[in-house]
Amino acid sequence: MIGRVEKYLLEKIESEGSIHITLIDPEKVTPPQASRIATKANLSGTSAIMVGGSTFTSSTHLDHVVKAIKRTVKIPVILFPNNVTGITRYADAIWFMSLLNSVDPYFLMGAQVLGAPLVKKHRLEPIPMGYIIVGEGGTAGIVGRAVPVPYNKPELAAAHALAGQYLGMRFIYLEAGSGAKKPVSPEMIHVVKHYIDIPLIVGGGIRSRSQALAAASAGADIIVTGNVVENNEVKQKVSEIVEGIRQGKM
Ligand code: 1GP
Repeated sequence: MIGRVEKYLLEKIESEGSIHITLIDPEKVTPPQASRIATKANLSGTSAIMVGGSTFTSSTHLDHVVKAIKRTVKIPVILFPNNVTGITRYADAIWFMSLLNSVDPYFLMGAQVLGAPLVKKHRLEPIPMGYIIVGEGGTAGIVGRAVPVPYNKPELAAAHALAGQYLGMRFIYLEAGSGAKKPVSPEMIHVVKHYIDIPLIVGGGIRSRSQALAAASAGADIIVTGNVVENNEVKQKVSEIVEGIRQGKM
């Protein structure tokens, strides 16, 4: 069953080619800061807000952050959990994700088993997604005990992505890690995109218009940026990245 948020994302991708999502790490912001970032990002053309980080945030703080965002913007708020503690009832949807290249069964299926009843109870829309850590992998790679796919092994990333699709996941996320020095390469995006028939999300280390343009023209359907909104130039940075994405699709 495809829910309202997933339908919205698919329609946006269909009409715009590629879209941008802004990631807010609840650990790095106060609720008012989160709502300011969301408002500015929304005005600059971002299509949804993701909330999540790689380390622990108190659930009360997460509740407040998501509530503050929901009060200010109409675009969907999607949880991007690193664990069961990343769930709050106040969001619209949750990436119901499995870290496909983790060696730890907890991140493949354990956390999901613990979290599923809570997702149901809170009536969050689950969007099944296969998460693949690439290159440096950052904190997400360490916390998730991933064996990162090397940058120069696109066919390996494609094999993971295809396995995710065959298992029924409806989105694939190539993650270079928040703040990565090198984003996922356009070559890898290109190869993975040609293997799979489901939308491809790319994030980690994308900071400029040209990097966004390269990712979009290589085939990324959704481009996620987090770090660039953690300073004071949210509007300018998001506009620049959204512009790059649109150009990449022309
Ligand atoms: C991290 O892919 C996201 O999970 C975004 O990365 O913070 O580097 O934009 P950045």
